[in-house]
Amino acid sequence: MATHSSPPVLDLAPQRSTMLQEVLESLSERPRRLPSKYFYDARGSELFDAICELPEYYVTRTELSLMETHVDQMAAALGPRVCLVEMGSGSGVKTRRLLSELDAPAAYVPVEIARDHLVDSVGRLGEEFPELEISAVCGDFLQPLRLPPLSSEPRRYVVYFPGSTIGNLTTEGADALLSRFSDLVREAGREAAARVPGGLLLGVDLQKDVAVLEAAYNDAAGLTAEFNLNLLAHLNRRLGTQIPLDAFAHEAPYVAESERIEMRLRALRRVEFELAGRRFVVEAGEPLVTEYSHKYALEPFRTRLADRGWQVRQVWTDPQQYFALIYAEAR
Ligand code: AVJ
Repeated sequence: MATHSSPPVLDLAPQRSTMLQEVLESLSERPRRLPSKYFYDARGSELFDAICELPEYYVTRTELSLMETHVDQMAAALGPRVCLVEMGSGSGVKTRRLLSELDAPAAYVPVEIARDHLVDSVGRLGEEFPELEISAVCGDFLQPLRLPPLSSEPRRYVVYFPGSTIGNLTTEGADALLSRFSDLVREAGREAAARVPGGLLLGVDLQKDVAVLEAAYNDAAGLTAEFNLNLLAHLNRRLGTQIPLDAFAHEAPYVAESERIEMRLRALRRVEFELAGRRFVVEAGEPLVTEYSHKYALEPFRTRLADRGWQVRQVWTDPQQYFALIYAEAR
């Protein structure tokens, strides 16, 4: 078997100083927050992959089966010679299905904050798709992004943003991101010969029975709790804090007014720690909000996309209407 050199990885990963800054800001909010992007160290990425296999976590399974069922239509919608830019590519299971169906894709650009995970996944993809140009970016897709140079001119740029990761942002954050993605494909596609509009293939988790939602974020095996607590372990390791993990308990209720799961770490006792020379006191019973996971109604979401410069072309949903994949084009 031919050996291929591993795809290049452009390093735009957040510096320790950026992480420190973001954590200080989030901790100073009330309620206190911690940025969900910092779930994803090596251990966190591994735990997330395990969550995706849980019986209660319908999200990944539903999206994958949507993908299996409609991938030919998706590939047809995207067309030939696409540059697929995936935001938060993780281990790339869903991507494989799409890549294998695309018509002569020009390039695949995964953007992922967890370096080990990224290197691992592009290494494997490189072997599976030896003809495909893969150029990875280790970085935070919430920050302005530059795309690596490509060796051939794509016909169109498409942002692939699966998994309902959009739901982890605040409403304002998600709106800003949708606008930035449309700027990105427009900018990148300026030179594209055929001048076809850029695209967005977006996964969104839909509103459903509260019991189903809460089970997905409070699994019996306790993996989501471990994933949540690992955020503190990551901070301790990377920022040198000494936050006792056993002083916090995982909770993830569905907050109906906000249409989202709110994942929190609730202090079981008063906790004091130091970060960058500042002393933090978390009172007993006080929550640290670690993640929102918004659940959407399809119709308002379409309007929202339209308001951010995206024209919805096609929507695929499963029979239970648990999840939607949306293909939209930048107008
Ligand atoms: C796939 C990143 C969107 O919100 O469902 C899973 C992350 N958090 N279990 C989600 C997550 C807790 C997940 N995202």
